[in-house]
Amino acid sequence: MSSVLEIAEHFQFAGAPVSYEACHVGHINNTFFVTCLGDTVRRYTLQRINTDVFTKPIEVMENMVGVCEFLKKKIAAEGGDTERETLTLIPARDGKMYFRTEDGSFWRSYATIENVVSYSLSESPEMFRSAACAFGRFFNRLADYPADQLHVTIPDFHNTVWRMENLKRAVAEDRVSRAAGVREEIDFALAHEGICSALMDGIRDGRFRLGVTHNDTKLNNVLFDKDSGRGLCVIDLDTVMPGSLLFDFGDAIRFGASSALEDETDLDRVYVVPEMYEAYVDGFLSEVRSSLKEEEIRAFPLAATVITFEIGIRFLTDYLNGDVYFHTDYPTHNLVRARNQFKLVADGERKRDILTAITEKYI
Ligand code: ADP
Ligand code: GN1
Ligand code: MG
Repeated sequence: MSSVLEIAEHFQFAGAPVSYEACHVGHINNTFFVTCLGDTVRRYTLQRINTDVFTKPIEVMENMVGVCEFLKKKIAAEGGDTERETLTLIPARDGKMYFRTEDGSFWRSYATIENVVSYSLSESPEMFRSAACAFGRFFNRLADYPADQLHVTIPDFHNTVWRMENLKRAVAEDRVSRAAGVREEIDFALAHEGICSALMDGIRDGRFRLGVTHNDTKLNNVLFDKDSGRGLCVIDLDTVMPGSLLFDFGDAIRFGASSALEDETDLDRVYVVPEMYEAYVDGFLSEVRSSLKEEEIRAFPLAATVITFEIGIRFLTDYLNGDVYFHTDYPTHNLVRARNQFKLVADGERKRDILTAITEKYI
């Protein structure tokens, strides 16, 4: 397999690639920052697309090109910074937006956005509110994007019912003989089967609308400007597809309104923080209120529970399948993450009245 610097040579970078470092954020792709020396020093972000997850990487790139171009026009019209408020794709030397190696791996590159920071934990309600505004702006800017031009990169991505079927299949197959050791978690999941259809039913009967959504709104998919502390750029555009704003809301709360990291092992330290929930509701609605019906806003607490549960069962499924989907650092990593999400589900249910009362204040 070619080295990262050899791959870098295939992109239209200004200057020669001289060094790189691996980025350890993100569960799906492999990301590297490559330093190039020319007239000045520049850094590029080089990513190997996970083609087990994204089986049609060219379609992913077609979406990304369309979305980035569209966003740049919107940002320019708003007088914003087109180089920092969205991703800038760097083409390969042959003009394509990706480079495919002889052994079949797919690579893409962006200009690295400098002087930014990303977080795996909300540090304050203000910063989480700012993330909400960034995701809300992202949605608004894509409001008139031609959704029929988007490829569905992962079908049924937020179909929680289908996710539950996958879990049941993994339990039945028990490929790596882990099921017996996680009976409690499997039982928790099965006991919650009733909530799986909540969002899908709402979409089917027209109560919840579809738009162009991000679908992976965890806090570390926003880059914050180091100087202003403002949520600057929404990244990780692989799953931009038609979806419900409730997916984007729920996933953001799942991650950013948690008191602890997604893989915190001490479950006593894992709970839903109502102040963070409120900060997100406030920031998100300041951007997207006009795109939401009252009924959808009322479903915010439910959406947070359903999406947290959904990601929990995805982690548990992957643990049962032998860790084939998410990157893991140790053998029980997916199980730790699943337990963590289930703790948040249980705590969110306990705090449902509090979260509902907060939501009501904003209706
Ligand atoms: P994954 O799908 O694996 O989560 P991401 O696209 O989210 O991959 O990228 C992983 C990480 O790489 C991000 O969380 C961010 O820290 C960093 N990153 C990605 N693109 C850029 C960029 N253009 N500029 C600076 N950092 C970036
Ligand atoms: C993955 O790519 P990343 O790390 O931002 C996953 C999300 C999960 C998340 C859990 C394409 O997001 O759906 O919610 O992990 N992305 C994909 O942390 O499956
Ligand atoms: Mg990511």
